[in-house]
Amino acid sequence: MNNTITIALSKGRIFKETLPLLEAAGITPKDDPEKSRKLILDTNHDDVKLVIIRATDVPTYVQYGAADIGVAGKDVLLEHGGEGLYELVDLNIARCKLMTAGLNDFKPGSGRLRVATKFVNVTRRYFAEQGKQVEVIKLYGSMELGPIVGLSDLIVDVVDTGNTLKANGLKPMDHIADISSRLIVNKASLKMKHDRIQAMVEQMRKAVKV
Ligand code: PRT
Ligand code: MG
Repeated sequence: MNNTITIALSKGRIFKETLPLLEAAGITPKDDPEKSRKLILDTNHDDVKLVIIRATDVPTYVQYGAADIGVAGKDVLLEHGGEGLYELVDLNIARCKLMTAGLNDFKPGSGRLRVATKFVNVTRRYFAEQGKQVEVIKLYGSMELGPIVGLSDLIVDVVDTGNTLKANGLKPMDHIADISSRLIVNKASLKMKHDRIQAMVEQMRKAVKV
């Protein structure tokens, strides 16, 4: 563990919506990840770096201390399990809902349902709590296709406007969880770099829009 504070972020909505919060903590990236091919971005502080990675990889980097801090969706955190990290602040950004969805004319049959999702752990847990035996099929994206091509009866995915479901002839069904992005911190980093991380966390917390 060195003296640098490394912050893990994903491109797209999380990066965009985290920027103002980083600014509130006095941190300005020197590059735009949408334009640069760099995976590590320098900031206005020599000892603060950003690593730009896939959204689902953020908790893993923070868990193993490859990043000290990260911003990850609660969906991704529920799926990861949260081992080795603290979830310190609800940043109230990238809000959406984790839901089940099926074809507009979906009717539950008598057999065991097939559910396509990238959230296999969350999905198994959810249906187990409902007392329903389902077969979970792991996909890495475009879950909406599952029911259309007969791969699955249902999907579990995050829904914002619902437009993607609608455009594909699907309807939102059960609400599993409200989702927003969280500031996460590696447990050892919080001890070792306590004052600097704590200051950063508090400045970001104060800048959260409720
Ligand atoms: O894109 P990639 O495969 O790398 O990963 P990702 O899709 O997990 O990353 P990203 O950057 O798209 O999303 C990061 C986080 O943003 C997610 O983990 C969620 O917590 C949050 N978020 C908020 C969303 C959405 N809103 C959202 N609408 N993540 C994904 N979507 C997708 C959804 O999967 C579906 O395909 O947008 C589509 C639905 O949007 P509506 O508005 O049509 O309902
Ligand atoms: Mg995406």
